[in-house]
Amino acid sequence: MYERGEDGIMSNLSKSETLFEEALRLIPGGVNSPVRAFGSIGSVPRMIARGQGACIWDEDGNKYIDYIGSWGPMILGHSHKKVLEAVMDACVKGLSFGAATKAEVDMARLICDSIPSIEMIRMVNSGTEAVMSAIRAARGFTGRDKIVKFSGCYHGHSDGLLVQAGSGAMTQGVPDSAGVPAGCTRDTLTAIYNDLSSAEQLFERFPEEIACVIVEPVAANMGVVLPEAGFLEGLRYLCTKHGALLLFDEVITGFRLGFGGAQEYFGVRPDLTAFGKIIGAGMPVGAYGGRREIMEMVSPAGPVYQAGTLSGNPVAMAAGYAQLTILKEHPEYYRELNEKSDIFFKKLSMAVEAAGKPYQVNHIGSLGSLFFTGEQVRDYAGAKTSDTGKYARYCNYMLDHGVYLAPAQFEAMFLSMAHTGQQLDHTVDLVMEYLCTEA
Ligand code: HOZ
Repeated sequence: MYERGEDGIMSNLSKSETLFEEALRLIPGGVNSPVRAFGSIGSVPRMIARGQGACIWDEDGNKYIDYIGSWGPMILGHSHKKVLEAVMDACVKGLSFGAATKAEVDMARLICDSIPSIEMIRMVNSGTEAVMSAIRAARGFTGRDKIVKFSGCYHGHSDGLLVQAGSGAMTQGVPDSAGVPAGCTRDTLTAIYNDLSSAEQLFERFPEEIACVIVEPVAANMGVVLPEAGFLEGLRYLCTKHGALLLFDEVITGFRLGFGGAQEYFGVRPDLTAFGKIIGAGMPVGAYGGRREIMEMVSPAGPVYQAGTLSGNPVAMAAGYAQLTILKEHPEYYRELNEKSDIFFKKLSMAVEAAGKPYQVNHIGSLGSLFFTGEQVRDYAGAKTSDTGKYARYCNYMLDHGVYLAPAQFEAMFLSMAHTGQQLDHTVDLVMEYLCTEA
């Protein structure tokens, strides 16, 4: 295994580099999802070989403290023993049946019993699919076509939602994708995050035409941006007043801010909720659920068509059910995770201040971002003031010193139960070290 040099810097990336060269010939951009190409930080993707607890190792044997955690689902850390056991048990019984199983019913019960806004739920395969299907249900239920989204919020890559989208679309500077017919985005209206009046104006302009307002209750795809007091409550009020549905995209916040997600944390009840990978503990899963009368519109109960052979896959259900059961049985885990995260992000802010930098640390619970800007970041325009060149240099420094951060400014840092105080303090020390030498 490759050992770090005396200066603590790793330089051997030969296997990752060779694999990436081959990948570039075989896969568009060498990756199966744009952000992980490391393009926006001008580096080479580390080819990840394995993960354990809070750490991952690349093919060259370099070890990293991981602050991505598969973009959220690894809330218990990588390769959690009980999750692996559940997966292995499920595997030996069969990988997929394309038929109804007890595992799906167990999962549905666990979620519906725990989250008051969700009376019925449908499993799908990704957050993209969950959001896309929830919107279809909202349109079917209301008989309306238009939807409102917020600039900088990312809701997956379905055609109608790639409008001023965050995440990779924002990093690449291509907020709207080629290949999306104009007709597909004609009914997508865009408002400004944390600006209720911008949403209100859309309702005034299109009375009785808006099916739903979709929002990340904590925006985490333009970096982490918190909802200001009254924003989510105001959206709830506007939706109710205008007969539209409120759809929370909890792909990132669900089962992370607490077992009840952002809706529990902020005490705002959506009509529909979309979940993503955390439901499958990292396996390919998504789900959407909400009020019974809306969900009963979904096929075969109702006329809104949506289907999938791998939906509710037994192995994915086993993984997710194992993780969610542990989290439900241990509410103290959320307290611990949120407490250590609060301390970590506080120390990060102190390091920024001590280094004499004006940069912004936004955080809530175990999610956070360091923005390289002197401006407060409360929306898409604010996020875009961050100096992505500075982020790139910072991210490369951290990678070279064994800390794996999102290879793009407009993503979140995710902490897990597995991160130790020592690992978190070491990370803060490195940030401090970097900022003190930053050009
Ligand atoms: N869109 C994801 C981050 N918000 C990244 C997905 C991935 O590359 O795995």
